[in-house]
Amino acid sequence: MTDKTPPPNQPEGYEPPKVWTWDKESGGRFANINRPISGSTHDKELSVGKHPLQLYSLGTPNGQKVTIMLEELLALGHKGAEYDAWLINIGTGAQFSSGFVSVNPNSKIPALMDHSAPHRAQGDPQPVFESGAILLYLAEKFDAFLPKEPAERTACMSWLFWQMGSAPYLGGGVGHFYAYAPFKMEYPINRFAMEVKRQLDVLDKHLAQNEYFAGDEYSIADMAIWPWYGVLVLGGLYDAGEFLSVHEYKNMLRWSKQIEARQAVKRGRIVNRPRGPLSEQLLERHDASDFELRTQDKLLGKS
Ligand SMILES: N[C@@H](CCC(=O)N[C@@H](CS)C(=O)NCC(=O)O)C(=O)O
Repeated sequence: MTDKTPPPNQPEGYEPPKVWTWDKESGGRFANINRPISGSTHDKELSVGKHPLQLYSLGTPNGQKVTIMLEELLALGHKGAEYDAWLINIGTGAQFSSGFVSVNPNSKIPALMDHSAPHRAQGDPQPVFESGAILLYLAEKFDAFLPKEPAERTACMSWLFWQMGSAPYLGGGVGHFYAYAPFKMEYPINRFAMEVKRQLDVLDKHLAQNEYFAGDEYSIADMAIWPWYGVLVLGGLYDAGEFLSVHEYKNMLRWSKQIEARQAVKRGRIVNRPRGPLSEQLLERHDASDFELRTQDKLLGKS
């Protein structure tokens, strides 16, 4: 027999019904946009700019991975990496437009359309979704930030896929229950805090022996991990730095600051970002000069 009495920290007891039905909002942030079915909710085409790469995104950690990569490629001199970054406001359901769903049937940012994909029929752009797949697609297309030596390349892939599998415990676990849920619940917060601290320890131990995740070379694995775990230890995610005692992870702190100092990271992290200081919000990016001319402080005349 299970004890049905709710623990004192849980406001009301809950017994799941035999069959789950979608009959009410669950509460919390995002409740009004989440649905148990996929597909578009409205007809709307996506805008297309002048560059070969069209990015439809938002400056969350998953979105930042891709804009950091694109800025890194441009910094290396790859002119073919010029891109238009369009803002997809997931709070108002823009990820459910017919245009967005045709790029990503999973309705999540980031999504990329490559209008210069040489293997596609003329005029038929290549859609790419899932941030890890986009990083790998760009790394292969431009032959950059993916180590050539088999051992380092394999390490790069391992850490890239580690990030894709692990970050939901941070975002959907700690982030959701510590920051976004309608009320605080000890059980999920404890469970996910424990897991994320274990993950931070994994990363910290690896960085005690290695400069970057793939070894000596900065790669797409670093670009995938930094916006989540790097920003977390720098105190910029969910206001959870003190709660998770991030100061304990000294090697992570060293690496996080090193990546943060890169010019391309400083640029990429502010693209499509509707939060933070106005000077660090570049809502749309269509030209390299936008970083100097079109951040929100400039557009609103606040600088
Ligand atoms: N595994 C996906 C996750 C993408 C994801 O969760 N995107 C969130 C923002 S960070 C989103 O678009 N959420 C909108 C929604 O859930 O409706 C990736 O890495 O690309």
